[in-house]
Amino acid sequence: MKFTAPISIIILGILINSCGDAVNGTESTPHEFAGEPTYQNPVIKGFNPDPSICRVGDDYFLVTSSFEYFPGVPLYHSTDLVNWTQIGNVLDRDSQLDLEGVAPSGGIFAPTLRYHDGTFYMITTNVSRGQNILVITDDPFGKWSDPVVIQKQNIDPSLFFDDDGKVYYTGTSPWEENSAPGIYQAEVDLKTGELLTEYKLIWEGTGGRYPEGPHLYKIGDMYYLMISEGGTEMGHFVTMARSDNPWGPFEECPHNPILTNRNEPFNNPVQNSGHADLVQDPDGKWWMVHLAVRNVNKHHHLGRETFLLPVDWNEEGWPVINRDGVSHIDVFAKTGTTQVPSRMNSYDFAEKPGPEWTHLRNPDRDNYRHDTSEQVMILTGTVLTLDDLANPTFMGIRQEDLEMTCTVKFNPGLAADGQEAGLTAYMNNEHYYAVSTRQVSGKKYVILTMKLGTMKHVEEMVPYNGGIVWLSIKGDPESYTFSWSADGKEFTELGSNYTRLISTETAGGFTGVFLGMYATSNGTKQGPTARFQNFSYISE
Ligand code: 6LW
Repeated sequence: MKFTAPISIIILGILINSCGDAVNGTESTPHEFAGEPTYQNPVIKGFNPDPSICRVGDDYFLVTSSFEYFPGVPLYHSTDLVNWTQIGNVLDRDSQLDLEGVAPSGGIFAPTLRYHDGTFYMITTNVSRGQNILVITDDPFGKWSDPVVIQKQNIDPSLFFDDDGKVYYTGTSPWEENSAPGIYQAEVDLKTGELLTEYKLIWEGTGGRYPEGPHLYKIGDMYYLMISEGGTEMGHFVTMARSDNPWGPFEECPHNPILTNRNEPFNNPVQNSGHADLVQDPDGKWWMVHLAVRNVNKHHHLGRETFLLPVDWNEEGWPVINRDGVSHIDVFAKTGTTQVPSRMNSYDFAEKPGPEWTHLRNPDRDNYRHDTSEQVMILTGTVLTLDDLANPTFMGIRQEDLEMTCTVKFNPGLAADGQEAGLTAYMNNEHYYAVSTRQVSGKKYVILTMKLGTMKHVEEMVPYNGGIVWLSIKGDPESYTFSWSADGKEFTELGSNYTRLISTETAGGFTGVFLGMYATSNGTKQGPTARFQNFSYISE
């Protein structure tokens, strides 16, 4: 199916900027603010950093970065900016995404999504392969092309389609030279990936470390360049500059940074705000999507998430974000829509698992079987474990809420010593908790394992009959509690530990916690064959 916007919307889209295309006319509708919050951030919860957005008619599409996880570059759809549904993943074939052996937080860095003249473009970096890749589609609900490799090595590539037909490739400093930090740009041939001009420095930013995440827009007669600086941690901020020429020289916004939470007291849980993109809605109002974290005592474990803020333009033509340049959970801008809270997902595996299910690196498909008649998800373990920088048998969803309970019901099928299957709260190969079943010396146990840096610790080991079992992980902002049950009614606690021990501040990297089903033989031989009947995720 080709994605087609209604004709009235297409005409409106030509008049008003959509997806970064050039526009004529500077009209923007100011936001109205209510006395009560109108929606809450993050609008896309769980590990979803570096958001990039475009609009076609009444439809918004948004992508985020995905690092060592497969499929890559989750793709979300919305018609109101506040409620989002994942409709797929842009990179869902091995021919598009090679993650073999990549380190945690290697692989796919920040993507950019743009729409131009009937085609959607997604450009990103596979940092572990030193490659920037471009894929296209005319139907975002369908498949994307195989990649074209861009002939330049850098991170955070972006595209801008000017109204004279030229296409600009904007990114960070190139790798091959000992180049000055800053934002660089060239014209690009999108069919071949060749740069048509020198890739040259266009703006150094305002002096913050790591000038990155650039996006160029034409708004009215001016070219606006928005970037991030300060690094993706607590010093993060967004700056803006403009010029009457896409090459600059760029004049800095007098009230830079236009967005930062670096000076916010910690009673504002939103920290690390940065890496942003802009979009204009069909009513003429502007919005920003950006990444930020929900901070718990100076740690965060859900990853960098996607936030939405209103953007107004002052009389001098500079953007004012959320009235005072600070991001919050509660936003007061009127949206004309109602935010629907997502509270529960229960997967009984009657249906094929949806696009939210994610593997570690390129999965070996033979180890995953969805049985429609029995309504089970069958996972076969291999010698690989969660400790390996490889593709152990694992499928998980992002932890979206600070308070939640995740429970699996399954038959682990333990048939040899060492075999193990269960449920993990996984940050990376050195930082995870796992509540599982395992066979040891011919006996079956429920066990609680904690992997914290180089220490792998078995906290609890309880004998059980080896049959169907329920395992659960309950999260609150500061800790996880792990339990098991033989009947799905009476749960026995196995232990608990802090969320901060698997947080980004402790574990490092750019990702967030996944809750996943897994199976491993622990290095002996193939197996077990674990049959998962139910996986439920309930937020409090
Ligand atoms: C991304 C860079 C950043 O490429 O972190 O916060 C890097 N911003 O722009 C990885 O997400």
